[in-house]
Amino acid sequence: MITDTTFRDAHQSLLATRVRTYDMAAISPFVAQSFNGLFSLENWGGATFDVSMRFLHECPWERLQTLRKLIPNIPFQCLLRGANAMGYSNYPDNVIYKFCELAVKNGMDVFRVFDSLNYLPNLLVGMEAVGKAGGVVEAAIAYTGDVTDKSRDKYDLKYYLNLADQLVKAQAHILSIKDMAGVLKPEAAKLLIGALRDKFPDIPIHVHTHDTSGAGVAAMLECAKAGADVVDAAVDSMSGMTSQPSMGAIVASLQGTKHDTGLSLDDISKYSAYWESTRQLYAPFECATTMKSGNADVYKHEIPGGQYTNLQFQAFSLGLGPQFDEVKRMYREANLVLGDIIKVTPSSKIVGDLAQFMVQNNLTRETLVDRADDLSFPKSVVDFMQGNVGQPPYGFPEPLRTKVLRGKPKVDGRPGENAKPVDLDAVKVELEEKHGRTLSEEDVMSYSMFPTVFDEFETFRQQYGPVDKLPTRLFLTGLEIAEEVDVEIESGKTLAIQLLAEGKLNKRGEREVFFDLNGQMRSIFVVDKE
Ligand code: 3PY
Ligand code: ZN
Repeated sequence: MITDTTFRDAHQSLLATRVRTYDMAAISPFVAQSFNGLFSLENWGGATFDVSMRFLHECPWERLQTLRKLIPNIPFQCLLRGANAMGYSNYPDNVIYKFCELAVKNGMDVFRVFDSLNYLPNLLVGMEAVGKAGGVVEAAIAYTGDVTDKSRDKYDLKYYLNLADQLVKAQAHILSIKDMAGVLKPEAAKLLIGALRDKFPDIPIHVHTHDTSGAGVAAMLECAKAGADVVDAAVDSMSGMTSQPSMGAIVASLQGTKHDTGLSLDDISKYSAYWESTRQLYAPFECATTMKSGNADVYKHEIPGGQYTNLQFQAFSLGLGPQFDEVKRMYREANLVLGDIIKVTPSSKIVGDLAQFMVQNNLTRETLVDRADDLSFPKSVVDFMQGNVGQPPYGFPEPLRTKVLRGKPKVDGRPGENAKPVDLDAVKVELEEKHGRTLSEEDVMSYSMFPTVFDEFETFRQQYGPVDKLPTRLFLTGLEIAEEVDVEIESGKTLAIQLLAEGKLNKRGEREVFFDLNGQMRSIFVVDKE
């Protein structure tokens, strides 16, 4: 079977997570009608939770509710960052438990739970929370290295089989291989999935990958042949490069074989046509402006698909744009200096921060360790060395850790283990007072994970209203003079808006904007930010 990632990882990896609920909702009836045969639709979690509030001014819970109504028949899938839930660092356990309870209540079905260091205690918190909430526990092993390369003995077959064994014993419903960088070569897929299948004949196996090198389709076909039950794909026009491999290519390749997915290529083609035109609206966020093709360099640097364009953007904003090749080379070095760790949110950011730091300070692996006593390391690296992210499978690198920490405290077990529970009822009262309205449990949860982001989102929404109801071009660029638009703000309530004219800039930096709203002339003063 296939999981369609178009609504989550595909746009997280290609369009900086910017796809809006509006555009997903428009195609949802077609998805419900034509893709009943999917295993699941990944449409939530990962970076989409905070990005939707931060940049799209929309509520992630409303996205889930909207899609659930439109697609009642396909299981929904989300990415849960273990003890970090939807965030970038760990939360108290009661937040994780409540989060999962609310997610299930709002319609989520399958939770892919991972930890950025494959640290079992962090994984178990997420798994237990999902199980207790009544969700499907898909326990994920983040894949790194190359199981076919005998010289890379840290992440060999034994390592993966052993971790899988622990996850199966911990009541996982589904076992997942999460190849976040797209480094699972076809031969490695055959070896790894074959071995998992032999050892665990009964548990469903689900494989996630990215097509960064261009070998994603080939790898997923090998997975199917070796006994995987589900593989991830994105619709053709949202696939390839740092996204998932192409759904059409996988479906066509398996047609008529014993692994036939039963999905219709004609329907995939229509679905793809929709996203091909919709994707154009998001052109400013395209990673394709800088990345034109797949690149097998990924086997060296191992940068996750979802991080690649972020790192590129970060490098440009630090003035390291022209040295991006050097940043990628240093990413590999930074990983090795940290002890060859798993790299996925948030450990991938730690490696990325260290790589940029090494480029900026002209450091090599050797000089970094030599001079570590005197260097002012990025905060993320210090945090990692303190054990605040979790324990890497092969321990921390010495003498680097001691040199970086300079006596700072260390955590030896699960970082969130002793975190004080959040009093969610008290938070609700405080928050309602701050924002002057009754808030839902879901709002309180958004705030508990992202306090500043939620406060800004709520303030913006109270000031500007439900901008998530605007069509995307309008949301991103606004109306032209004389342009007219109908906006349905709720069922049966439509606003007809026409922009008439803009006044001169006043002393306060504002312009009076004249428009027609449902036949009535209105005007407001708007700050001209240009
Ligand atoms: C995320 O954590 O957002 C990811 O997509 C990791 O692969
Ligand atoms: Zn991914």
